[in-house]
Amino acid sequence: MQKGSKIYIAGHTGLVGSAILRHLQKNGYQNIITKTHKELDLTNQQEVKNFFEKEKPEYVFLAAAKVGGIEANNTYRADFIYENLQIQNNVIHQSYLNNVKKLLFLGSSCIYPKNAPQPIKEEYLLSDELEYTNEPYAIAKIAGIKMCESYNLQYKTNFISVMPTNLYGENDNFDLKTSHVLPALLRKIHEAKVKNQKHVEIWGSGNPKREFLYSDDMADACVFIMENINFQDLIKDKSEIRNTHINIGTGEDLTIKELANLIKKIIGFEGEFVFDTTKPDGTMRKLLDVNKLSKLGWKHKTSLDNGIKKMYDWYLKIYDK
Ligand code: GFB
Repeated sequence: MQKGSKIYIAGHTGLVGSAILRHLQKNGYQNIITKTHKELDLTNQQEVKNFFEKEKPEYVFLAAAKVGGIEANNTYRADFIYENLQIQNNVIHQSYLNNVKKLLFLGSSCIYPKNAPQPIKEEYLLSDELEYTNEPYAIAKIAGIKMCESYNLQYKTNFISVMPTNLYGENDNFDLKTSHVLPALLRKIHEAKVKNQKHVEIWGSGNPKREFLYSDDMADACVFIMENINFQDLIKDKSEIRNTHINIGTGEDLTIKELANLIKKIIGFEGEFVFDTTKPDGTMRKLLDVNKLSKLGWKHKTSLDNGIKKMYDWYLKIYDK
């Protein structure tokens, strides 16, 4: 990827897409294309076809997706599978037809079996049953991985899939019904402090463990892979080429209860937590094995403590005027 290469970021207003945009701009990339949802509906085949034929991007970051936390995934099951399949199918297929040099497809750690051994290696994909709450989303993302792999094998494209762990950072979704746990707890604990409330509600038992990666680190990993790694570098067994995707995480996790206490300390809240066990826990643990990416030369930089502090500073500027 050259500084003048034509780069399309699909999903540039989202958590990861916006971090990739900032990262590329900071590193001197000058020819970046972005389109708002209004200008280009990625679920619309004809619109995506017209866009690729007109713009002819050389590199594509596919960070556009319908995403959400455990409740959103479980409630809007049809929307999660339909919209994600549409977006992927359109962008990946048009990237092939229009000779994109490299595409990076963003998946999620929920593609792995619910009871996968920990830490989760890339080859555990499709070895057992998925977690029910996010099965439709996971199936769409698995289809995306297999689509990239299959196009590479049949059409000699250079499409790479990355599987991030739970992400957080600037431009996160703070809607309490649809967000992920970290922004939800940050908002709930902040508001409880401001309103002098004694209790904050936490969904589930607080016992599930999660791994969290700061969105700027995720963007750094995506650009690193785009600049340095090709599909050929990811092939282990030439007779059966599969599991060529790359996990992206920190290799460290903590319980939801521990996360809540960490946020409580950072915000300076003095109340208590109450656990609503009518809400689902989801997968009990999904810690990624990040050895593949370490061997390729990348490691995360931001500790969870620092990441939450940065995110909270940003939140106060945007939401607490
Ligand atoms: O982040 P989260 O919504 O998604 O929830 P998943 C993680 C854990 O935090 C669950 C608990 O055990 C929740 O029950 N939790 C506690 C809360 N309080 C809250 C709260 O106020 N809000 C939320 N949202 N959770 C998603 C998948 O799974 O992770 C997606 O559904 C995707 O497909 C994404 O993979 C990264 O980690 O359980």
